[in-house]
Amino acid sequence: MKTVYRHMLDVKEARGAGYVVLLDPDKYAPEDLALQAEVISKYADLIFVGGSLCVRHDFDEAVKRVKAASEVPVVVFPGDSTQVSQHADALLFLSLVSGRNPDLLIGEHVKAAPRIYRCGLETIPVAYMLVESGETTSVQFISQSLAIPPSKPELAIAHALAGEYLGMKMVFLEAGSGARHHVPAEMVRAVAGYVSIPIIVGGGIRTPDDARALAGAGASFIVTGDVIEKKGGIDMLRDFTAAVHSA
Ligand code: 1GP
Repeated sequence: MKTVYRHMLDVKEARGAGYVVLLDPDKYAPEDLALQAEVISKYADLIFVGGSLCVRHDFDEAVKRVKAASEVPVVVFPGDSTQVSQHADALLFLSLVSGRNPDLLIGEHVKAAPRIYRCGLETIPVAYMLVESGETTSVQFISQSLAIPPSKPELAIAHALAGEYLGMKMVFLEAGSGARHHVPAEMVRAVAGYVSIPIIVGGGIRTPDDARALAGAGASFIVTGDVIEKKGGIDMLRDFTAAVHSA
């Protein structure tokens, strides 16, 4: 069977860039989660499920609901080691390489590894990098780590290259959910000029034009969560998908 990683590479090859919607279980009532997943999966190339915390749901149950309703692969985008689910198609094994918090570089991974093994989950190792976005986001607060200043692309390049040399399969440039400013296109372009692994960009992307510009700058995957949760609807999903695929 084709891995999710292979599916992602195929999407990138066929469409130039892929569109991903993040479903944060805490933002939805259980019955809405499945409805949202069903609609989103008609447009997006992938669904990510996860959040800084999971307060309102049992995480495994939430992923099960999303998976049952989705026509596209469902990938865990974990906020911590408790966010592992046998119902997902894969899990982003994120190492927060922009920070110096050992728990988020390797500690949480050790805690999650036995459960991932028992679930037989595909893991996609990702160099996860926080980029400053105008205010403190949940991911910055929870990770207690400094973010890369948007005016320092050379720092982003060096971290992304280090991630690639460590064997990570993707880079994630993250401004944080609801960020005031998304990662600048210039930073994406700078990193894309150096690394050969796909670049995921997310956080604070609110318009299809922004998504198109970031994909045009070299992002292989664009992630939106907040905008779909707040203003979502079929038109918005269609416009984002078209923008990303046309970049
Ligand atoms: C957060 O990149 C994702 O991890 C999505 O961010 O919710 O701001 O779209 P938004």
